Amino acid sequence: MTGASWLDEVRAVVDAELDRRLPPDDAEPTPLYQALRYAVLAPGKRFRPALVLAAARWLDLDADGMLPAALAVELIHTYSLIHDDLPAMDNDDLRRGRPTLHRALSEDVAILAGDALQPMAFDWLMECDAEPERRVEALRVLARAAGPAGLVGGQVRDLHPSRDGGGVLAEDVMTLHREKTGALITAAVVLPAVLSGNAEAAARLTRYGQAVGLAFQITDDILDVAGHQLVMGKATGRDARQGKTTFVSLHGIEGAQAIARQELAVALSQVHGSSADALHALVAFVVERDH
Ligand code: GRG
Repeated sequence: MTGASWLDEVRAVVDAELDRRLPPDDAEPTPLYQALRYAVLAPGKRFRPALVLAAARWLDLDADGMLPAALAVELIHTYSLIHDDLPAMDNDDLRRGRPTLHRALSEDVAILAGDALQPMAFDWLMECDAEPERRVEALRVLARAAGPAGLVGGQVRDLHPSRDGGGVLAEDVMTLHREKTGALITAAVVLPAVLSGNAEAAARLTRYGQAVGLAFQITDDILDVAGHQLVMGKATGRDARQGKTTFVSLHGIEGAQAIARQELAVALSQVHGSSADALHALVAFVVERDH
């Protein structure tokens, strides 16, 4: 198995289930459902759902019972992309190879679609096959990853860097990405362990997720410099234009690649055995990806 083949397998299942669950374009109020289908069904990699299902496979859990968790994480991720692209944030025109949602429809609908995706994610998460108290614990894991100590906190750090006494420090960049990118990626792999009540696996998967999250972001920084807009499906070169401090601006491309490789070695060391094949394959995908 390769990371790409696991992603292809997951994408087929996840895309079909998202399509089945989302109300049709002509459901009322139509602008909302058109927006939700446009953004959620756009061709994303489905990396986070692939992590959920890879962790479920490692733990020998029924994939169907964990599918709502995979979908929930993708809904939170999609909301964050919609809001990140808004004029008040990154003001982007292109996402997943298409016009961003606020350009395709309108800004108010894009804000509201992002708002709708968050409660929908928690609602769907509750459908996982697990004991009620474990589902509540999982809800808390996802809420924390999406909240002020996760996605939102990281996004605020990114938009409002503290520059007291000089430039942004390597440590600040690390914290920002641990929250903005790492928290949701970590939640994705940890959810199956929490839902099945396996504390030892949750600890290992937390370390795996933190390392993969950091390496994923480092690759994102490298692709922003070296990737191609057509392959990426979004604008490139933005970090340098905006004068952002990134792993590449701090360490150079080769230095950043070396840190990513170190992190991935940490991730690989956390999970063993034949059923860890998908988790291992996704580690390789993180450094090899071109979009
Ligand atoms: C608006 C609260 C809020 C947060 C926004 C997701 C995000 C935080 C910003 C997007 C910009 C960015 C570079 C985020 C880092 C995480 C990341 C690399 C997102 C892109 O994820 P992919 O590559 O995207 O998995 P696809 O489209 O494949 O799902």
